[in-house]
Amino acid sequence: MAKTLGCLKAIFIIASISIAALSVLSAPKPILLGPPDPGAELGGQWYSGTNGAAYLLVDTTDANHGNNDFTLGNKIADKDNIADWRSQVFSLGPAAGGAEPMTFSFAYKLPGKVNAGDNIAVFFRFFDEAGTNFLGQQFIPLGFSSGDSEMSDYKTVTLTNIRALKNATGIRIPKGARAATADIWVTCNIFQPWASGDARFDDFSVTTLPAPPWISRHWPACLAVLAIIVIVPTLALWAIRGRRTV
Ligand SMILES: [Ca+2]
Repeated sequence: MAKTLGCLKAIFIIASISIAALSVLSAPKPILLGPPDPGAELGGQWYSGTNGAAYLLVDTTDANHGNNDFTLGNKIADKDNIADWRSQVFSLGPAAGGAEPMTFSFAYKLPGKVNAGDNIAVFFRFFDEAGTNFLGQQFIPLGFSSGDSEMSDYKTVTLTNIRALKNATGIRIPKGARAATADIWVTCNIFQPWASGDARFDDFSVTTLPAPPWISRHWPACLAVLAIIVIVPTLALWAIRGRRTV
């Protein structure tokens, strides 16, 4: 009996150590989803367009990291002066369909004096599997709305816990549709007025951090495994002890 008791104690100790090790080893790590060429280091990887007096360039004089940044701007208030940078579409991977939360981050600098009402409009947009049907978006206005003007350093915007299920305004993606791809779109004087000069962008990043398995959709299986390797030996130990004391 003493031998059985010793074995069960050993099982219990090994199981406890295994669970502790498993918790550490299975701790989720961020997965980078996109976009391609996040800091303009590869030059012409992003789509771009200009019209009128607006301008854009891959700038090599004032990057946040590396050698380059995405610059765009306009100095003349007229609706025909527009410019935009748009990333290639990238997969949302495990975050598709809102299954996992995402973090959207980038750095920006608005070196000129920002006029009242002027904003550079940044979009993080969701599309279907084909990357062609628009389903929803996050919208970030920068400049007058964010209280920035004559910035001497870059600032970093970080939006956390984004799920590809609804817009920033809370409107859900159409029923039956599934967001599986995305892009990032930086616009100048298109959706918001902008005649406040340069706007610099760098270090775009969309990551996801899968939830630990014990709180994910796999929790019933995790609970069953936990019961087998911890609770069962513990109950057996308790039962044997009980029989010995009778
Ligand atoms: Ca860069």
